[in-house]
Amino acid sequence: MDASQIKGFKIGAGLILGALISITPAEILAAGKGKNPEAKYMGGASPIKVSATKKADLKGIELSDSETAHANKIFFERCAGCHGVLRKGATGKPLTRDKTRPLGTRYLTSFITDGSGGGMPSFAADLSADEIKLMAKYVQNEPVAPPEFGLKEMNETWKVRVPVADRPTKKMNNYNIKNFFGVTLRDAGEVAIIDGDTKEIVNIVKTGYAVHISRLSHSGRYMYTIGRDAKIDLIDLWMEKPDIVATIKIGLEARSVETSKYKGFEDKYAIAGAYWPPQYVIMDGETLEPKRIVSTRGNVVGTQEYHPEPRVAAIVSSHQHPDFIINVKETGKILLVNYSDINNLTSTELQAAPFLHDGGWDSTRRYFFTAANKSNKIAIVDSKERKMAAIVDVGSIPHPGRGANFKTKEFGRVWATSHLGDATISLIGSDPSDKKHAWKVVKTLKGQGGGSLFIKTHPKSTNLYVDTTLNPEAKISQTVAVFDINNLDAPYKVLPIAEWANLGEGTKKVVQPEYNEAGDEVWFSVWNEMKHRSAIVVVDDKTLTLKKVIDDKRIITPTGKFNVHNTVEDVY
Ligand code: DHE
Repeated sequence: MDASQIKGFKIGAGLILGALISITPAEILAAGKGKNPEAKYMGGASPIKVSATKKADLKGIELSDSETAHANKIFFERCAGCHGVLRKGATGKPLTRDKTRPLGTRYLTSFITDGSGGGMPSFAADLSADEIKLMAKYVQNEPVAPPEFGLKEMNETWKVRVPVADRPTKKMNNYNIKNFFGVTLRDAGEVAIIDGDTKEIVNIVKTGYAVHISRLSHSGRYMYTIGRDAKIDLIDLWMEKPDIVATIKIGLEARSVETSKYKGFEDKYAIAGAYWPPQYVIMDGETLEPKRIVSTRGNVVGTQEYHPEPRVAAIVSSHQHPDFIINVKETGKILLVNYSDINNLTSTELQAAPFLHDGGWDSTRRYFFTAANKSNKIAIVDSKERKMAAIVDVGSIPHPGRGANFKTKEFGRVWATSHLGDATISLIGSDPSDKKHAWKVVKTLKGQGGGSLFIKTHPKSTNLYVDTTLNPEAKISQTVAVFDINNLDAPYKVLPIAEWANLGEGTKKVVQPEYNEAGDEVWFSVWNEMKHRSAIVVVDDKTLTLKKVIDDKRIITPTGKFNVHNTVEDVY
Protein backbone atom coordinates (compact mmCIF):
# COMPACT_ATOMS: atom_id res chain seq x y z
CA MET A 1 0.00 0.00 0.00
CA ASP A 2 1.37 3.44 -0.83
CA ALA A 3 0.45 6.79 0.68
CA SER A 4 -2.13 7.59 -1.97
CA GLN A 5 -4.17 4.59 -0.89
CA ILE A 6 -4.35 5.50 2.80
CA LYS A 7 -7.97 5.95 3.83
CA GLY A 8 -9.18 9.53 3.92
CA PHE A 9 -6.31 11.02 1.90
CA LYS A 10 -7.01 13.19 -1.07
CA ILE A 11 -4.57 12.76 -3.90
CA GLY A 12 -2.75 16.05 -4.23
CA ALA A 13 0.87 16.53 -3.35
CA GLY A 14 0.48 19.41 -0.88
CA LEU A 15 -2.32 17.76 1.03
CA ILE A 16 -0.56 14.43 1.16
CA LEU A 17 2.60 15.97 2.60
CA GLY A 18 0.69 17.85 5.28
CA ALA A 19 -1.38 14.82 6.20
CA LEU A 20 1.54 12.41 6.27
CA ILE A 21 3.36 14.47 8.82
CA SER A 22 0.39 14.48 11.17
CA ILE A 23 -0.58 10.82 10.70
CA THR A 24 -1.19 8.92 13.98
CA PRO A 25 0.45 5.59 14.91
CA ALA A 26 -2.94 3.83 14.82
CA GLU A 27 -3.55 5.05 11.28
CA ILE A 28 -0.12 3.89 10.22
CA LEU A 29 -0.67 0.43 11.65
CA ALA A 30 -4.09 0.15 10.13
CA ALA A 31 -2.83 1.36 6.82
CA GLY A 32 0.36 -0.54 6.42
CA LYS A 33 0.52 -3.24 9.14
CA GLY A 34 3.86 -1.92 10.35
CA LYS A 35 5.09 -0.64 7.00
CA ASN A 36 5.37 2.94 8.22
CA PRO A 37 4.77 5.33 5.31
CA GLU A 38 6.18 8.22 7.28
CA ALA A 39 9.40 6.30 7.91
CA LYS A 40 9.51 5.39 4.21
CA TYR A 41 9.04 9.01 3.26
CA MET A 42 11.36 10.59 5.85
CA GLY A 43 13.94 7.84 6.12
CA GLY A 44 16.14 8.68 3.13
CA ALA A 45 19.89 8.40 3.53
CA SER A 46 21.75 11.54 4.63
CA PRO A 47 24.88 12.44 2.68
CA ILE A 48 26.66 13.66 5.85
CA LYS A 49 29.75 11.68 6.75
CA VAL A 50 31.02 11.81 10.32
CA SER A 51 34.29 10.19 11.25
CA ALA A 52 34.38 8.83 14.78
CA THR A 53 37.50 9.44 16.87
CA LYS A 54 39.81 6.51 16.24
CA LYS A 55 40.92 4.57 19.29
CA ALA A 56 44.56 5.08 18.32
CA ASP A 57 43.97 8.85 18.42
CA LEU A 58 43.22 8.64 22.12
CA LYS A 59 46.45 6.85 22.98
CA GLY A 60 48.01 8.46 26.02
CA ILE A 61 45.06 10.76 26.65
CA GLU A 62 42.32 8.31 27.68
CA LEU A 63 40.52 9.35 30.85
CA SER A 64 38.61 7.22 33.33
CA ASP A 65 35.05 8.22 34.24
CA SER A 66 36.18 9.76 37.52
CA GLU A 67 39.00 11.67 35.79
CA THR A 68 36.53 12.98 33.19
CA ALA A 69 34.14 14.10 35.92
CA HIS A 70 36.96 15.88 37.78
CA ALA A 71 38.26 17.52 34.60
CA ASN A 72 34.74 18.59 33.57
CA LYS A 73 34.33 20.33 36.92
CA ILE A 74 37.66 22.15 36.57
CA PHE A 75 36.93 23.08 32.95
CA PHE A 76 33.48 24.53 33.59
CA GLU A 77 34.61 26.40 36.71
CA ARG A 78 37.93 27.72 35.43
CA CYS A 79 38.26 27.51 31.67
CA ALA A 80 34.85 27.72 29.95
CA GLY A 81 34.47 31.44 30.75
CA CYS A 82 37.32 32.28 28.35
CA HIS A 83 37.47 29.30 25.99
CA GLY A 84 33.73 28.69 25.65
CA VAL A 85 31.68 25.75 26.86
CA LEU A 86 32.19 23.90 23.57
CA ARG A 87 35.83 25.03 23.45
CA LYS A 88 35.22 26.89 20.18
CA GLY A 89 37.10 29.89 21.59
CA ALA A 90 35.90 33.19 23.03
CA THR A 91 38.19 35.57 24.93
CA GLY A 92 40.61 32.64 25.00
CA LYS A 93 41.80 30.58 22.02
CA PRO A 94 39.79 27.64 20.64
CA LEU A 95 40.62 24.33 22.32
CA THR A 96 39.08 21.97 19.82
CA ARG A 97 40.87 18.68 19.17
CA ASP A 98 42.28 19.78 15.82
CA LYS A 99 44.14 22.55 17.68
CA THR A 100 45.13 20.75 20.89
CA ARG A 101 46.05 17.26 19.65
CA PRO A 102 49.07 18.39 17.59
CA LEU A 103 50.40 20.31 20.63
CA GLY A 104 50.53 17.22 22.82
CA THR A 105 50.36 16.65 26.57
CA ARG A 106 53.82 17.94 27.47
CA TYR A 107 53.41 21.29 25.70
CA LEU A 108 49.88 21.81 27.04
CA THR A 109 51.00 20.95 30.57
CA SER A 110 53.65 23.65 30.56
CA PHE A 111 51.24 26.11 28.90
CA ILE A 112 48.63 25.61 31.62
CA THR A 113 51.31 25.73 34.33
CA ASP A 114 53.05 28.90 33.16
CA GLY A 115 50.40 30.74 31.15
CA SER A 116 51.38 32.91 28.19
CA GLY A 117 52.06 36.50 27.24
CA GLY A 118 48.89 36.32 25.11
CA GLY A 119 46.67 36.54 28.22
CA MET A 120 46.46 32.93 29.44
CA PRO A 121 46.99 33.06 33.22
CA SER A 122 49.29 30.65 35.05
CA PHE A 123 47.36 27.95 36.90
CA ALA A 124 50.36 26.76 38.93
CA ALA A 125 48.98 28.21 42.15
CA ASP A 126 45.37 27.09 41.61
CA LEU A 127 45.72 23.52 40.32
CA SER A 128 47.96 20.66 41.47
CA ALA A 129 50.56 19.24 39.04
CA ASP A 130 48.31 16.17 38.58
CA GLU A 131 45.29 18.34 37.83
CA ILE A 132 47.26 20.34 35.25
CA LYS A 133 48.34 17.14 33.51
CA LEU A 134 44.76 15.90 33.64
CA MET A 135 43.56 19.13 31.97
CA ALA A 136 46.29 18.86 29.32
CA LYS A 137 44.89 15.43 28.39
CA TYR A 138 41.28 16.48 28.78
CA VAL A 139 41.50 19.29 26.21
CA GLN A 140 42.80 16.77 23.66
CA ASN A 141 39.59 14.73 24.05
CA GLU A 142 36.28 15.62 22.38
CA PRO A 143 34.52 18.53 24.12
CA VAL A 144 31.60 17.56 26.31
CA ALA A 145 28.41 19.48 25.58
CA PRO A 146 26.40 20.30 28.69
CA PRO A 147 22.67 19.61 28.49
CA GLU A 148 20.15 22.05 27.08
CA PHE A 149 17.86 23.84 29.51
CA GLY A 150 14.34 24.36 28.21
CA LEU A 151 10.88 25.21 29.49
CA LYS A 152 10.48 21.91 31.33
CA GLU A 153 13.73 22.38 33.28
CA MET A 154 12.91 26.03 33.97
CA ASN A 155 9.46 25.20 35.28
CA GLU A 156 10.98 22.58 37.58
CA THR A 157 13.11 25.31 39.20
CA TRP A 158 10.46 28.05 39.20
CA LYS A 159 9.09 28.91 42.65
CA VAL A 160 6.76 31.73 43.57
CA ARG A 161 7.45 32.01 47.28
CA VAL A 162 4.95 34.80 47.84
CA PRO A 163 2.07 34.87 45.32
CA VAL A 164 1.26 38.29 43.89
CA ALA A 165 -2.09 38.33 45.72
CA ASP A 166 -0.30 37.92 49.07
CA ARG A 167 2.19 40.71 48.47
CA PRO A 168 1.86 44.22 49.90
CA THR A 169 -0.36 46.62 47.98
CA LYS A 170 1.73 49.56 49.16
CA LYS A 171 5.21 50.10 50.57
CA MET A 172 5.20 48.55 54.05
CA ASN A 173 8.47 50.02 55.30
CA ASN A 174 9.64 53.54 56.06
CA TYR A 175 12.79 53.40 54.00
CA ASN A 176 13.51 55.65 51.05
CA ILE A 177 13.87 52.63 48.78
CA LYS A 178 15.06 54.80 45.87
CA ASN A 179 18.32 55.14 47.75
CA PHE A 180 18.71 51.41 48.46
CA PHE A 181 21.79 49.71 47.08
CA GLY A 182 21.71 46.07 46.03
CA VAL A 183 25.26 44.92 46.73
CA THR A 184 26.64 41.77 45.13
CA LEU A 185 28.38 39.59 47.73
CA ARG A 186 29.99 37.52 45.04
CA ASP A 187 31.56 34.50 46.67
CA ALA A 188 28.97 34.30 49.45
CA GLY A 189 26.22 33.96 46.79
CA GLU A 190 24.26 36.71 48.50
CA VAL A 191 22.94 40.20 47.89
CA ALA A 192 23.00 42.78 50.67
CA ILE A 193 20.30 45.42 50.55
CA ILE A 194 21.82 48.50 52.12
CA ASP A 195 19.93 51.66 52.98
CA GLY A 196 21.88 54.47 51.32
CA ASP A 197 20.53 57.08 53.77
CA THR A 198 21.66 55.33 56.99
CA LYS A 199 24.26 52.93 55.50
CA GLU A 200 22.59 50.13 57.50
CA ILE A 201 22.12 46.62 56.10
CA VAL A 202 18.38 46.10 55.64
CA ASN A 203 18.62 42.43 54.70
CA ILE A 204 20.98 39.90 53.17
CA VAL A 205 19.33 37.40 50.87
CA LYS A 206 20.69 34.08 49.57
CA THR A 207 20.98 34.19 45.79
CA GLY A 208 22.67 32.23 43.02
CA TYR A 209 26.26 30.97 42.84
CA ALA A 210 28.88 33.73 42.35
CA VAL A 211 26.03 36.19 42.05
CA HIS A 212 26.67 38.79 39.36
CA ILE A 213 24.36 41.78 38.76
CA SER A 214 21.07 43.27 39.92
CA ARG A 215 18.59 45.38 37.96
CA LEU A 216 15.35 47.10 38.99
CA SER A 217 11.80 47.10 37.69
CA HIS A 218 10.67 50.44 36.31
CA SER A 219 8.69 51.35 39.43
CA GLY A 220 11.73 50.61 41.57
CA ARG A 221 9.73 48.09 43.59
CA TYR A 222 11.34 44.86 42.38
CA MET A 223 15.03 44.01 42.35
CA TYR A 224 16.15 41.17 40.06
CA THR A 225 19.43 39.45 40.81
CA ILE A 226 21.19 36.90 38.63
CA GLY A 227 23.84 34.38 39.65
CA ARG A 228 26.43 32.79 37.39
CA ASP A 229 24.40 29.58 37.80
CA ALA A 230 21.58 31.41 35.93
CA LYS A 231 19.39 31.57 39.04
CA ILE A 232 17.26 34.70 39.22
CA ASP A 233 15.89 35.96 42.51
CA LEU A 234 13.13 38.53 42.58
CA ILE A 235 13.23 40.73 45.69
CA ASP A 236 10.20 42.80 46.71
CA LEU A 237 11.41 46.09 48.21
CA TRP A 238 7.88 46.98 49.39
CA MET A 239 7.92 44.29 52.09
CA GLU A 240 8.50 45.35 55.65
CA LYS A 241 11.82 43.53 55.36
CA PRO A 242 12.57 43.23 51.64
CA ASP A 243 12.97 39.60 50.67
CA ILE A 244 12.81 37.10 47.82
CA VAL A 245 9.32 36.47 46.41
CA ALA A 246 10.13 34.33 43.37
CA THR A 247 13.07 32.41 41.86
CA ILE A 248 13.85 30.53 38.67
CA LYS A 249 16.83 29.12 36.83
CA ILE A 250 16.89 30.06 33.14
CA GLY A 251 19.91 28.00 32.10
CA LEU A 252 23.12 26.60 33.50
CA GLU A 253 25.23 29.74 33.28
CA ALA A 254 24.26 33.40 32.87
CA ARG A 255 25.29 37.00 33.47
CA SER A 256 22.52 39.45 32.55
CA VAL A 257 19.02 40.43 33.62
CA GLU A 258 16.86 43.46 32.74
CA THR A 259 13.24 44.62 32.87
CA SER A 260 10.74 46.24 30.50
CA LYS A 261 10.87 50.01 30.88
CA TYR A 262 8.77 51.32 28.00
CA LYS A 263 5.58 53.24 28.80
CA GLY A 264 2.69 50.83 29.35
CA PHE A 265 5.02 47.89 30.07
CA GLU A 266 6.47 49.08 33.38
CA ASP A 267 7.17 46.11 35.70
CA LYS A 268 5.55 43.77 33.15
CA TYR A 269 8.44 41.68 31.86
CA ALA A 270 11.88 40.60 32.93
CA ILE A 271 14.48 39.20 30.57
CA ALA A 272 17.63 37.23 31.30
CA GLY A 273 20.46 36.24 29.00
CA ALA A 274 22.26 32.92 29.37
CA TYR A 275 25.81 31.91 28.56
CA TRP A 276 24.69 28.28 28.45
CA PRO A 277 22.54 27.31 26.72
CA PRO A 278 22.99 30.34 24.49
CA GLN A 279 19.52 31.84 24.81
CA TYR A 280 17.46 34.64 26.26
CA VAL A 281 14.30 34.16 28.26
CA ILE A 282 11.46 36.63 28.69
CA MET A 283 9.55 36.17 31.94
CA ASP A 284 6.56 37.62 33.69
CA GLY A 285 7.89 40.56 35.68
CA GLU A 286 6.04 39.80 38.90
CA THR A 287 6.29 36.01 39.05
CA LEU A 288 9.25 35.10 36.78
CA GLU A 289 7.06 32.64 34.88
CA PRO A 290 9.03 31.90 31.70
CA LYS A 291 7.11 33.14 28.66
CA ARG A 292 9.50 32.93 25.71
CA ILE A 293 12.83 31.17 25.26
CA VAL A 294 14.84 32.20 22.20
CA SER A 295 18.15 30.68 21.11
CA THR A 296 20.98 32.98 20.01
CA ARG A 297 22.92 30.36 18.06
CA GLY A 298 23.82 31.78 14.69
CA ASN A 299 26.43 33.31 12.43
CA VAL A 300 29.26 35.68 13.21
CA VAL A 301 29.19 39.14 11.58
CA GLY A 302 31.73 39.46 8.79
CA THR A 303 32.91 35.86 8.40
CA GLN A 304 29.29 34.60 8.64
CA GLU A 305 30.72 31.46 10.21
CA TYR A 306 28.27 29.50 12.36
CA HIS A 307 28.86 29.77 16.08
CA PRO A 308 27.28 27.09 18.29
CA GLU A 309 27.40 29.02 21.56
CA PRO A 310 27.10 32.80 21.16
CA ARG A 311 26.54 33.89 24.74
CA VAL A 312 24.18 36.65 25.78
CA ALA A 313 26.08 39.57 27.27
CA ALA A 314 24.54 42.94 28.26
CA ILE A 315 20.81 43.55 27.90
CA VAL A 316 19.33 47.05 28.13
CA SER A 317 15.74 48.13 27.98
CA SER A 318 14.81 50.66 25.30
CA HIS A 319 13.15 53.93 26.30
CA GLN A 320 12.12 54.60 22.67
CA HIS A 321 10.18 51.41 21.89
CA PRO A 322 9.01 48.31 23.75
CA ASP A 323 12.33 46.65 22.84
CA PHE A 324 14.97 44.73 24.71
CA ILE A 325 18.41 45.39 23.26
CA ILE A 326 20.50 42.25 23.50
CA ASN A 327 24.24 41.87 22.93
CA VAL A 328 25.09 38.50 21.44
CA LYS A 329 28.72 38.19 22.36
CA GLU A 330 30.51 35.89 19.94
CA THR A 331 28.45 36.61 16.82
CA GLY A 332 28.85 40.38 17.37
CA LYS A 333 25.14 40.93 16.72
CA ILE A 334 22.86 43.27 18.61
CA LEU A 335 19.20 42.20 18.67
CA LEU A 336 16.34 44.62 19.23
CA VAL A 337 13.55 42.34 20.37
CA ASN A 338 10.12 43.92 20.41
CA TYR A 339 8.05 42.58 23.31
CA SER A 340 4.80 44.46 22.61
CA ASP A 341 3.19 41.17 21.51
CA ILE A 342 4.90 38.44 23.48
CA ASN A 343 3.48 35.69 21.25
CA ASN A 344 4.71 37.33 18.08
CA LEU A 345 8.15 38.67 18.93
CA THR A 346 9.83 40.65 16.21
CA SER A 347 13.57 41.03 16.23
CA THR A 348 15.83 43.47 14.39
CA GLU A 349 19.37 42.19 13.99
CA LEU A 350 22.18 44.75 13.84
CA GLN A 351 25.71 43.94 12.73
CA ALA A 352 28.19 45.28 15.27
CA ALA A 353 31.46 43.44 16.01
CA PRO A 354 32.69 40.61 18.25
CA PHE A 355 32.84 40.16 21.25
CA LEU A 356 30.04 42.32 22.56
CA HIS A 357 30.18 42.76 26.30
CA ASP A 358 28.81 45.60 28.46
CA GLY A 359 27.54 49.12 27.80
CA GLY A 360 25.03 51.84 28.63
CA TRP A 361 22.93 54.73 27.36
CA ASP A 362 23.97 58.23 26.37
CA SER A 363 22.42 60.97 28.53
CA THR A 364 19.33 61.25 26.26
CA ARG A 365 18.73 57.48 26.55
CA ARG A 366 18.38 57.13 22.80
CA TYR A 367 21.86 55.86 21.88
CA PHE A 368 23.25 52.63 23.35
CA PHE A 369 27.06 52.60 23.53
CA THR A 370 28.49 49.12 23.90
CA ALA A 371 31.92 47.51 23.92
CA ALA A 372 32.99 45.03 21.27
CA ASN A 373 36.01 44.07 23.30
CA LYS A 374 37.77 41.68 20.97
CA SER A 375 37.60 44.30 18.22
CA ASN A 376 38.63 47.29 20.40
CA LYS A 377 35.52 49.12 19.27
CA ILE A 378 32.47 50.81 20.71
CA ALA A 379 29.26 50.12 18.77
CA ILE A 380 26.59 52.80 18.96
CA VAL A 381 22.95 51.82 18.43
CA ASP A 382 20.23 54.33 17.58
CA SER A 383 17.42 52.71 19.56
CA LYS A 384 14.80 55.03 18.06
CA GLU A 385 15.58 54.26 14.41
CA ARG A 386 16.58 50.69 15.34
CA LYS A 387 19.87 50.87 13.44
CA MET A 388 23.59 51.21 13.99
CA ALA A 389 24.63 54.83 14.37
CA ALA A 390 28.37 54.14 14.24
CA ILE A 391 31.19 51.82 15.22
CA VAL A 392 34.13 53.67 16.74
CA ASP A 393 37.73 52.49 17.30
CA VAL A 394 38.90 52.99 20.87
CA GLY A 395 41.76 51.66 23.05
CA SER A 396 42.59 48.08 23.93
CA ILE A 397 39.70 45.97 25.34
CA PRO A 398 37.15 48.63 26.22
CA HIS A 399 35.25 47.82 29.43
CA PRO A 400 32.86 50.65 30.26
CA GLY A 401 30.41 48.99 32.63
CA ARG A 402 27.64 51.45 31.78
CA GLY A 403 30.11 54.16 30.75
CA ALA A 404 30.02 57.81 31.87
CA ASN A 405 28.04 60.72 30.38
CA PHE A 406 29.15 64.32 30.80
CA LYS A 407 29.43 67.64 29.03
CA THR A 408 32.78 69.17 28.14
CA LYS A 409 33.39 72.81 27.20
CA GLU A 410 35.44 71.87 24.17
CA PHE A 411 33.54 68.92 22.68
CA GLY A 412 30.00 69.17 24.06
CA ARG A 413 28.30 65.97 25.26
CA VAL A 414 30.45 62.86 25.49
CA TRP A 415 30.17 59.24 26.60
CA ALA A 416 33.37 57.71 27.99
CA THR A 417 34.90 54.28 28.49
CA SER A 418 38.03 53.04 30.20
CA HIS A 419 39.94 49.93 29.10
CA LEU A 420 41.16 46.62 30.42
CA GLY A 421 44.08 46.47 28.03
CA ASP A 422 45.60 49.95 28.40
CA ALA A 423 45.64 53.05 30.60
CA THR A 424 43.48 55.22 28.34
CA ILE A 425 39.99 56.63 28.69
CA SER A 426 38.23 57.34 25.38
CA LEU A 427 35.74 60.23 25.21
CA ILE A 428 33.29 59.84 22.32
CA GLY A 429 31.10 62.74 21.12
CA SER A 430 27.49 61.73 21.84
CA ASP A 431 25.44 64.62 20.45
CA PRO A 432 24.39 63.78 16.86
CA SER A 433 23.51 67.42 16.14
CA ASP A 434 27.19 68.32 16.69
CA LYS A 435 28.47 66.83 13.43
CA LYS A 436 32.08 67.76 14.15
CA HIS A 437 32.30 65.62 17.27
CA ALA A 438 29.48 63.08 17.12
CA TRP A 439 30.57 59.41 17.13
CA LYS A 440 34.28 60.34 17.16
CA VAL A 441 36.90 59.88 19.86
CA VAL A 442 37.28 63.56 20.69
CA LYS A 443 39.80 63.14 23.48
CA THR A 444 41.87 60.40 25.09
CA LEU A 445 42.83 60.69 28.75
CA LYS A 446 45.62 58.72 30.36
CA GLY A 447 44.71 57.08 33.66
CA GLN A 448 46.70 55.14 36.24
CA GLY A 449 47.11 51.99 34.15
CA GLY A 450 45.34 49.09 32.45
CA GLY A 451 42.98 46.70 34.20
CA SER A 452 40.12 49.17 34.48
CA LEU A 453 36.61 47.72 34.72
CA PHE A 454 34.34 50.64 35.52
CA ILE A 455 34.11 54.39 35.04
CA LYS A 456 31.45 56.65 36.55
CA THR A 457 30.12 60.17 36.93
CA HIS A 458 26.73 61.72 37.71
CA PRO A 459 24.80 64.65 36.17
CA LYS A 460 25.24 66.57 39.43
CA SER A 461 28.98 65.90 39.68
CA THR A 462 32.08 67.30 38.00
CA ASN A 463 34.19 64.25 38.89
CA LEU A 464 34.99 61.28 36.69
CA TYR A 465 36.07 58.18 38.64
CA VAL A 466 38.12 55.42 36.98
CA ASP A 467 38.88 52.17 38.78
CA THR A 468 41.84 49.92 37.88
CA THR A 469 40.68 46.75 39.63
CA LEU A 470 42.66 44.24 37.59
CA ASN A 471 45.94 46.15 37.39
CA PRO A 472 48.77 43.90 38.63
CA GLU A 473 50.23 46.70 40.82
CA ALA A 474 48.55 46.79 44.25
CA LYS A 475 49.03 50.54 44.53
CA ILE A 476 47.00 50.94 41.34
CA SER A 477 44.34 48.25 41.89
CA GLN A 478 43.69 49.53 45.43
CA THR A 479 43.21 53.17 44.44
CA VAL A 480 40.99 55.16 42.12
CA ALA A 481 41.78 58.02 39.73
CA VAL A 482 39.51 61.09 39.72
CA PHE A 483 39.49 63.47 36.76
CA ASP A 484 38.03 66.98 36.88
CA ILE A 485 35.47 67.15 34.06
CA ASN A 486 35.90 70.93 33.85
CA ASN A 487 39.65 70.64 33.47
CA LEU A 488 40.44 67.36 31.80
CA ASP A 489 44.07 68.31 31.19
CA ALA A 490 44.77 68.74 34.89
CA PRO A 491 46.49 65.75 36.54
CA TYR A 492 44.04 63.26 38.03
CA LYS A 493 43.80 62.86 41.80
CA VAL A 494 44.33 59.44 43.38
CA LEU A 495 42.06 58.30 46.22
CA PRO A 496 43.54 55.58 48.49
CA ILE A 497 40.25 53.72 48.85
CA ALA A 498 41.64 50.39 50.18
CA GLU A 499 43.86 52.21 52.68
CA TRP A 500 40.83 54.13 53.93
CA ALA A 501 39.03 50.83 54.50
CA ASN A 502 41.88 49.73 56.79
CA LEU A 503 41.20 46.02 56.40
CA GLY A 504 44.52 44.33 57.04
CA GLU A 505 45.51 41.33 54.94
CA GLY A 506 44.44 40.46 51.39
CA THR A 507 44.51 41.69 47.80
CA LYS A 508 41.77 44.31 48.46
CA LYS A 509 40.92 45.24 44.88
CA VAL A 510 38.84 48.39 44.53
CA VAL A 511 35.93 47.98 42.13
CA GLN A 512 32.93 49.78 40.62
CA PRO A 513 32.09 53.35 41.63
CA GLU A 514 28.32 53.82 42.14
CA TYR A 515 26.54 57.04 43.12
CA ASN A 516 23.78 57.44 45.65
CA GLU A 517 20.39 58.83 44.62
CA ALA A 518 21.32 62.46 45.35
CA GLY A 519 24.54 62.21 43.36
CA ASP A 520 26.69 63.55 46.19
CA GLU A 521 28.32 60.29 47.39
CA VAL A 522 30.22 57.59 45.56
CA TRP A 523 30.41 54.03 46.86
CA PHE A 524 33.35 51.71 46.14
CA SER A 525 33.76 48.01 46.94
CA VAL A 526 37.01 46.91 48.52
CA TRP A 527 36.89 43.36 47.23
CA ASN A 528 39.05 41.04 49.27
CA GLU A 529 39.41 37.26 49.34
CA MET A 530 36.60 35.43 51.12
CA LYS A 531 38.82 34.55 54.08
CA HIS A 532 39.74 38.23 54.62
CA ARG A 533 37.69 41.28 55.52
CA SER A 534 36.07 43.34 52.77
CA ALA A 535 34.24 46.67 52.94
CA ILE A 536 32.37 49.39 51.11
CA VAL A 537 33.95 52.82 51.17
CA VAL A 538 31.70 55.86 50.76
CA VAL A 539 33.37 59.01 49.41
CA ASP A 540 32.04 62.56 49.60
CA ASP A 541 31.87 63.59 45.94
CA LYS A 542 32.41 67.34 46.61
CA THR A 543 35.42 67.11 48.90
CA LEU A 544 36.79 63.75 47.68
CA THR A 545 37.22 62.72 51.31
CA LEU A 546 36.19 59.59 53.18
CA LYS A 547 32.63 59.71 54.45
CA LYS A 548 32.03 56.19 55.78
CA VAL A 549 33.44 52.67 55.76
CA ILE A 550 30.76 49.97 55.81
CA ASP A 551 32.82 47.06 57.13
CA ASP A 552 30.17 44.84 58.70
CA LYS A 553 31.54 41.28 58.79
CA ARG A 554 28.57 40.13 56.68
CA ILE A 555 29.90 42.18 53.75
CA ILE A 556 31.80 39.29 52.14
CA THR A 557 33.49 39.80 48.74
CA PRO A 558 31.40 42.82 47.66
CA THR A 559 31.67 43.76 43.96
CA GLY A 560 28.78 45.39 42.02
CA LYS A 561 26.49 47.91 43.70
CA PHE A 562 23.19 48.95 42.17
CA ASN A 563 21.50 52.08 43.45
CA VAL A 564 17.74 51.77 42.89
CA HIS A 565 17.14 55.28 41.52
CA ASN A 566 20.19 55.35 39.25
CA THR A 567 19.51 51.86 37.90
CA VAL A 568 15.81 52.54 37.21
CA GLU A 569 16.56 55.83 35.47
CA ASP A 570 19.81 54.74 33.80
CA VAL A 571 21.73 57.58 35.40
CA TYR A 572 25.47 57.30 34.83
FE1 DHE B 1 30.72 41.13 34.91
C1 DHE B 1 28.32 43.48 34.10
C2 DHE B 1 29.99 39.41 32.10
C3 DHE B 1 33.48 39.15 35.41
C4 DHE B 1 31.25 42.63 37.90
N1 DHE B 1 29.46 41.42 33.37
C5 DHE B 1 28.55 42.46 33.22
C6 DHE B 1 27.81 42.26 32.00
C7 DHE B 1 28.28 41.11 31.45
C8 DHE B 1 29.30 40.58 32.30
C9 DHE B 1 27.81 40.46 30.17
C10 DHE B 1 26.73 43.18 31.48
C11 DHE B 1 25.42 42.82 32.08
C12 DHE B 1 24.29 43.74 31.64
O1 DHE B 1 24.48 44.96 31.64
O2 DHE B 1 23.22 43.23 31.30
N2 DHE B 1 31.61 39.56 33.92
C13 DHE B 1 31.14 39.02 32.79
C14 DHE B 1 32.00 37.94 32.37
O3 DHE B 1 31.80 37.15 31.42
C15 DHE B 1 33.22 38.01 33.18
C16 DHE B 1 34.31 38.70 32.34
C17 DHE B 1 33.88 36.71 33.56
C18 DHE B 1 33.04 35.76 34.38
O4 DHE B 1 33.47 34.64 34.56
O5 DHE B 1 31.97 36.11 34.84
C19 DHE B 1 32.76 38.94 34.29
N3 DHE B 1 32.10 40.91 36.40
C20 DHE B 1 33.13 40.06 36.42
C21 DHE B 1 33.89 40.15 37.64
O6 DHE B 1 34.89 39.44 37.97
C22 DHE B 1 33.34 41.29 38.41
C23 DHE B 1 34.37 42.42 38.42
C24 DHE B 1 33.01 40.97 39.85
C25 DHE B 1 31.84 40.04 40.02
O7 DHE B 1 30.96 40.38 40.80
O8 DHE B 1 31.83 38.98 39.42
C26 DHE B 1 32.13 41.65 37.55
N4 DHE B 1 29.93 42.75 35.83
C27 DHE B 1 30.25 43.18 37.08
C28 DHE B 1 29.42 44.31 37.44
C29 DHE B 1 28.59 44.57 36.34
C30 DHE B 1 28.93 43.58 35.35
C31 DHE B 1 29.51 45.08 38.75
C32 DHE B 1 27.50 45.64 36.21
C33 DHE B 1 28.07 47.00 36.08
C34 DHE B 1 27.03 48.09 36.08
O9 DHE B 1 27.36 49.19 36.54
O10 DHE B 1 25.92 47.87 35.62
